[in-house]
Amino acid sequence: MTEFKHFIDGAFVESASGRSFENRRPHDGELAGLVAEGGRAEVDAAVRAARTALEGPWHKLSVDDRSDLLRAVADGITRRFDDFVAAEMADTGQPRSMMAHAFIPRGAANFKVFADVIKNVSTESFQTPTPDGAGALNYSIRKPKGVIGVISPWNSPLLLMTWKVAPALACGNTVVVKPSEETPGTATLLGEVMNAVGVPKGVYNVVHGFGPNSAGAFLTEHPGVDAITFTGETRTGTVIMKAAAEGLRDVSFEMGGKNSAIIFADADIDQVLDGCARSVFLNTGQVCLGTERIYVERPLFDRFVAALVDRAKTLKPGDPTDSATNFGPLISREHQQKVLGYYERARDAGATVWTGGGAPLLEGALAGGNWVEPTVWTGLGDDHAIIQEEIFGPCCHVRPFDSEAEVVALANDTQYGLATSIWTRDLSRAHRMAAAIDVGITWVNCWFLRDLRTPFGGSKQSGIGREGGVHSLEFYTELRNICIKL
Ligand code: NAD
Ligand code: 6OD
Repeated sequence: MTEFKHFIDGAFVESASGRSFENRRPHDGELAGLVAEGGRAEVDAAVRAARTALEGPWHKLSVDDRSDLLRAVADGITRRFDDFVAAEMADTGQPRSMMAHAFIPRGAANFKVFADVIKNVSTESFQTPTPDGAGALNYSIRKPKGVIGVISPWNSPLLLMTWKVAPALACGNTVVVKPSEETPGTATLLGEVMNAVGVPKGVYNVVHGFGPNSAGAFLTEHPGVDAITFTGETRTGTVIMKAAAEGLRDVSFEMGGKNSAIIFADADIDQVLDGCARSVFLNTGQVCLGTERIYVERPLFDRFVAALVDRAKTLKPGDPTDSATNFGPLISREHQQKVLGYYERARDAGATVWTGGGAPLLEGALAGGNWVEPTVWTGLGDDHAIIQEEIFGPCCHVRPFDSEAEVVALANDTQYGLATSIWTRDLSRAHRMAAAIDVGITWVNCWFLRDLRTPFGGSKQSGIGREGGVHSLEFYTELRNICIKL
């Protein structure tokens, strides 16, 4: 059984209180380990260590040396690839192929891209006329913001945590991370990599625990934290924003979505099916960018629904280490109950359930896992909870549309604004639609195709700010102007 300890000031430590909580495997419910439960004492120690490192060894490193260290972290993740894959697989229950081909390599890539960004970024300067004719020179410099509190979720733990830690460190900040209580594995392992490649102690700290009245809240409320970056539910973001108001600390928020896919009848149907099926079922629907509302131009509607159902039927739940498995469990029993609750509401409201709609009966060890069936519905009203609320499961509602104006209104009829995908061969229409849908990220004829230099984030209640490439610098540095009278 694994013991997950905090990583504070370069050392793995237990909680002063001796308290810990269970970590269970989502695919079979077996006890995998015990996680140290952090309290105020651990958060205090981590923030202190981060401050000391910020003002000491980390501050003294040149940008080139910092960048080299980030590259070494990326290489360190790659060297320990199998350990990271195993840790994330145990925590999430998702198939090995997805960890090995996407989520873990992306964790390493996050460090590489920001190692490059920080070496290549410039700042602005202006030559300013003055009455005496001599002029002035204005230029700006970037300074790290300080100690950054990083609160991360469980749905792709390493990718989402390093998407924040890498730019934070690249910009010269130090971090205290509170990973999700569901997924302590890879954040802890990253501490070993940090030590192995020589990142100074205190630069990267991890405190495990829960959110409210636990390590998450204690970290976001801590006056020694200069800014907070958070990925998680919109409701949690609201609470964290209140905590950040004390001391007027800056926030960067990546939150929930209720993303649409818009499919025109001229689209390449095979391309649509590959992309849409992936966007609904990948990671068992536990992707913030995942599609839960699909709008299909009427002539293609029946054919699309039947073909999507066929795709859903190819999904094979199983042990994540089995190469035949291509569908994982939900993260927890609690989340399974939430998703099944939506399945029941859809049935009660008279939805047509084309496939799924319940929990599968699995045998042997898998019977103890948090499984739900991939599910496709049609026939619900536009204001039903299934269309309006983020479910975060492997399910979608499909609805026909007849005109561009109608589908734009439908797609925008949500409190969220994270992502959309538009499927059409008509590129003029694609540009028109992309400008009209109120989201932070639009994909045309693809989904979750990422270039890490692009701005990533949500509109409306899906987020505040953008991360990615130079846009991360907006949050992780303070831009200072210097005016020199010549
Ligand atoms: P969550 O909000 O429940 O938890 C996220 C983190 O916040 C966890 O570490 C949790 O312990 C912590 N937390 C909870 N309450 C807190 C509090 N009061 N103070 C401080 N910390 C607190 O989210 P989740 O269930 O882990 O993740 C799923 C959600 O994340 C979904 O809504 C999904 O859409 C969203 N998400 C968004 C993005 C994005 O980029 N927009 C990416 C991934 C996930
Ligand atoms: O690709 C990314 O950078 C990113 N933040 C992905 C988010 C996925 C949500 O589940």
